[in-house]
Amino acid sequence: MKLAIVIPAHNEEKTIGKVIREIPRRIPEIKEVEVIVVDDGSTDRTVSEALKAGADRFVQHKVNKGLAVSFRDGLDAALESGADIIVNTDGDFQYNQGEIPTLIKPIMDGKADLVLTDRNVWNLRHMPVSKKIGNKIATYIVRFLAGFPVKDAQSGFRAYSRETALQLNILSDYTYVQEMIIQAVFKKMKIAQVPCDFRAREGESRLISNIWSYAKRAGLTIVLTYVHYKPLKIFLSIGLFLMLLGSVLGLRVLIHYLSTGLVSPYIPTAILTAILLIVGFQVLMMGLVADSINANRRIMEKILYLMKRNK
Ligand SMILES: Nc1nc2c(ncn2[C@@H]2O[C@H](COP(=O)(O)OP(=O)(O)O)[C@@H](O)[C@H]2O)c(=O)[nH]1
Ligand SMILES: [Mg+2]
Repeated sequence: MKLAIVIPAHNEEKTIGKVIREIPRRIPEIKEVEVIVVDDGSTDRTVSEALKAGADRFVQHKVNKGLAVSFRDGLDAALESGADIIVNTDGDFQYNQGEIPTLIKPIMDGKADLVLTDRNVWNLRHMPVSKKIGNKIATYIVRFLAGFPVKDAQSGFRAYSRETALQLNILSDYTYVQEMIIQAVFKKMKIAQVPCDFRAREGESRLISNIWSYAKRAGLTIVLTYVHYKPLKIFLSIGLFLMLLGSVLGLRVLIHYLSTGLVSPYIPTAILTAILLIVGFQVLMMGLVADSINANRRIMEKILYLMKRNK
């Protein structure tokens, strides 16, 4: 069994070395532990510090491409190097790498495809209340959309099997954490959750400079992921709702027309009815088109999976 630890890092010279040194290199039943650092256009000494601490492999971006792109590239590098299990951790020393053996256990035991961690954000003394609330809201949205009782959708400390890594296709360029959960649930993967430590960050967050901009971008990713996977459900409900509303309004006009032979004084209602019925029908049709696109996507994902697996 080969384990790959993937660390996306953007200007983490102060902590990357500590993170790498904390990674246990000897784990029962694991033959090899490989540390892969994805340097996302760092302008400080992140790479040399990582090298000094014993990083085995680097993926380097000349310019900053964002966390989600780095995640994808790290994943590809891990697959390429033949990893059976992949762990994602952060380069900022907030996670405790000593927990890696516990994290991968459900996968080694064949009990899970994906292991998420729960930072238990409410009880973190160092996290500001606004961030706690934001975390909770995002977790609940993911929980609601995915229909899975996720405890902490934002934790980046995760483990997955090679098979899972081959099947995940992250589309976002910014953050991947929520998208991965929604996809994993819709792809019927087995998900386990374990509690984890979460230390205070030394220095500023690289990812979240502004909580509102994060909420906007993460929110859009969450909604888009859902729409990509369940377009029929969404468009069908919106379309049917509009058509139902139109029908109810139209009924009043129709009854009046049948008893008097006149549309007036209900002409505005009649117009609204027509608009609602037409728009509703179009939304319904959009759902059918989106569903066909989704069917295509599934076929392409299958091809991609087979290609990556046989490479
Ligand atoms: N590759 C890459 N990594 C990033 C970027 N932004 C943040 N990270 C890394 O992602 C991890 C989590 O980011 P962090 O700033 O700690 O986010 P927070 O803990 O959610 O506030 C850290 O290892 C960062 O170095 C980025 O633009 N590119
Ligand atoms: Mg962090």
